[in-house]
Amino acid sequence: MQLPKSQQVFSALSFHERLDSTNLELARNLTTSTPHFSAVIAASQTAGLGRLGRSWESPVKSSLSLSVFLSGETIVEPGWVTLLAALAVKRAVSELGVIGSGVKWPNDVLVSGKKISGILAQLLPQGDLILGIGLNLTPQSSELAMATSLQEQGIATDLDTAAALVGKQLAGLLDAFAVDSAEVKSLFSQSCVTLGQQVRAELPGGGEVLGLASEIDSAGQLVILTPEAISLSAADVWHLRN
Ligand code: BT5
Repeated sequence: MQLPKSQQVFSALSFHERLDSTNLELARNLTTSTPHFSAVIAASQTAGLGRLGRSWESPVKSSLSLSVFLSGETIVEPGWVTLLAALAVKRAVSELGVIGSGVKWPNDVLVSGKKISGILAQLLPQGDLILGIGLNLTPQSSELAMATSLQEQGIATDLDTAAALVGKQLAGLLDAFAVDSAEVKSLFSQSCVTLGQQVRAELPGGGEVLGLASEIDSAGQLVILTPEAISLSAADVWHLRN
C-alpha cells in the first residue's frame, strides 16, 4: 500500500499489512540513527499492546495502528506525551468531521462515551519514547461493547488520510508545547471529558480513589477531590456520572 500523505508528515515511514505490534516493530528496528518522528504503520496487528499487559484489537482493515519514535532530546515533559497524543487524535477526528469527541485522561479518545482511540507511550531507558496510537476506522468486534469507530460516526476515510492527519496534529502540538506549554496544557484541559465527572480511579498498584476529577495539574496528573486533593500520574479511570 502506498501512503503518500503520511510520507509527507513523518520523517521516515515503514508500512506493513500485518504486524504483531507497531510498537514492538519500532523497538526491534531502533538504531542510534533512527530519526525523530519516524513512524511504523500497520493495517492490522496480531498482538496489539494496551497498557498494563492488556491487548488492543486491530483486526484486518479495521483500524490504524501507528507508532511514532520521539527522540529523548525533544521531550521536555514525558508525562505530557500521552496526553498530547490523545489531544492530537481528538483534533484529527474532529477535522475528519467527528462531532463530540473528547479525551478521557490519560490515554483514550471517546465519542459519546465510547472509545475510538487508545494511546500507549513506552519510555525507553535512554529517554527516547515510542508513542503508539490505535484508531478504529470500522466497527470492532461486538465483544468490545464500549468501542466506536470513524465509520460508526459517519466518517469514511482511509488509513493514509487518518495517519497523516494524526501525525500532522501531533507534530503541531509537540511544536506548540515546546514554545508555550502552558497554552497547550490549557487546551488539553478544555478537551478532557474526565474533568468535572465523578470518577473511580483504579491505581496501577491496586486500590482505588473515588471523587470528583477537578483538574489536570501542570505535570499532567489528574487531581481528584475526595474531598482532599489526590494527584494521580497513572490510573484506569471510570466515569461514574456527570
Ligand atoms: C490502550 O490501552 O488503549 C492503548 C492502545 C494502544 C494501541 C496502539 S495500536 C499502535 C500501537 N501498537 C501497539 O501494539 N499498541 C499501540 P488500555 O487503556 O489498556 O486499553 C485497552 C482496553 O481497550 C482493552 O482491554 C479493551 O477493553 C479495549 N480495547 C481493545 N481494543 C480496542 C479497540 N480496537 N477499540 C476500543 N477499545 C478497545
